[in-house]
Amino acid sequence: MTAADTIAAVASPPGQGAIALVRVSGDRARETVRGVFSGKLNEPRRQQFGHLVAADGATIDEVLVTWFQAPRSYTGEDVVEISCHGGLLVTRAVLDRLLEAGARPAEPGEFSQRAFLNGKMDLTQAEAVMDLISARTDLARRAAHEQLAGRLGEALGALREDLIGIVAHVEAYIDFPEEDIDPDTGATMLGRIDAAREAVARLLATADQGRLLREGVRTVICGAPNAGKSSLLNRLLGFDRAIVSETPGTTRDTIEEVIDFHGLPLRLIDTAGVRESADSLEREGIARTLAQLDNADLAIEVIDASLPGPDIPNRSGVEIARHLPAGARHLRLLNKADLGLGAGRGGEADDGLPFSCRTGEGMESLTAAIFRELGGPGANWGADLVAINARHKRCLARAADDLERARESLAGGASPEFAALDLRAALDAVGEVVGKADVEEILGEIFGRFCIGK
Ligand SMILES: Nc1nc2c(ncn2[C@@H]2O[C@H](COP(=O)(O)OP(=O)(O)OP(=O)(O)O)[C@@H](O)[C@H]2O)c(=O)[nH]1
Ligand SMILES: [Mg+2]
Repeated sequence: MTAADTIAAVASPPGQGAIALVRVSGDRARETVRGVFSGKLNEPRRQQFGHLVAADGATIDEVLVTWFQAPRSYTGEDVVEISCHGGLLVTRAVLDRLLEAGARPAEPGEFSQRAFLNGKMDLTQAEAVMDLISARTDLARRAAHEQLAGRLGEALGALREDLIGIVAHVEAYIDFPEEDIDPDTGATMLGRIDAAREAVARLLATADQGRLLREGVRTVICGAPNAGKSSLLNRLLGFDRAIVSETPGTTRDTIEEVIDFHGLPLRLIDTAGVRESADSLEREGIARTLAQLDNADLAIEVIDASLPGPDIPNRSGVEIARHLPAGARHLRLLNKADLGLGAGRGGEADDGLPFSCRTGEGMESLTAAIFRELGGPGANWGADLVAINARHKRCLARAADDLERARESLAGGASPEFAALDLRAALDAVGEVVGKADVEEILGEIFGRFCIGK
């Protein structure tokens, strides 16, 4: 497997469609296609009509072919794109013909990997291609687009430049050991390191947002039996997915559906109501509810507030917050507000949000509360979305530690060699995010998750 190979793959999804796209990339891409195509490919970026012909001269399909001359192509190599008729057999036949003519099947993500290796995009942009394709909501799409446009790369580029400056400065002192770092210079240097630490911290703070946009918010709907959990799921979904009935204990198994909630992907999980039960089936359901809470990003506790009963916080039989992981959010809905809440309210104004699954009352406050809870301070679900992924987070967390150590040794008056080592490590860690470090081993991990043809 060398970069010199000419690779080919179907870039459109399998199945039937008006057209499909087959991509070829590599030094011999144009030559390979010329050997099997009746039209000319003399002018780059100009679509040519012609026939794709089999070895025996028979026509395989009528196609439109475009040649992108290196380096002005997606991969940076010569690329030829063939639009053929969209059908499993047609695309298969076109691809087979190209393989027969000397191309080799592309590995998953290999086109994007070549684009990265040829300097057409940095690693964060290559990852954004995948994010963009798999985005389920508008906010997720916009965040992916920002990253693809290089927004994260720019922020990291500025950070790397600062770090390179600091490293150079510290290393200058190592080269002239007879001169101690004077207090003034020392303070300036610490200031610069702190600025870099803040920049890293700001990016790290977007990690949660990034994960929620990419994976969806694990939203567990929980509470006592008959509170209206399944009714809430149905209301949020906009159709009757779960069985709703006046019999407590209706929902036994967990039901999961992903919705586009004003741009935010919510992975809604309806659960069995929690109560003491003799029924082993129901007990299994309750165990599953608690297991779901273990992994929740957000718990929406539904309470039938029309009924008299103990104080609102004690209505669900279990203390929901205690079952949630650190950092998870918890909202309480005072459901069935259409029946009147007076009887059941514990009297505390901040017990929860009045809500009605029947009438939809309270939906606006719920929406606002969800965005507020998930955002945390400084969250920006609007424009300029930079939201790092788990890999970026791992690298940047390392950079944060390295910078912290560098700061400590400088401030503590240790020999500057120690600080220099840590600063270099921080620089590497930041470089790893965009692919400007020794990253061979992480490439496979990133591009292996792509689909073929990308
Ligand atoms: N009046 C009124 N009734 C509601 C409301 N929400 C749910 N209900 C009723 O409450 C009963 C229980 O609703 P479900 O959605 O099945 O409740 P659940 O929490 O999923 O119940 P289990 O699955 O048994 O734990 C049904 O008869 C619903 O029609 C509401 O906002 N107002
Ligand atoms: Mg239910």
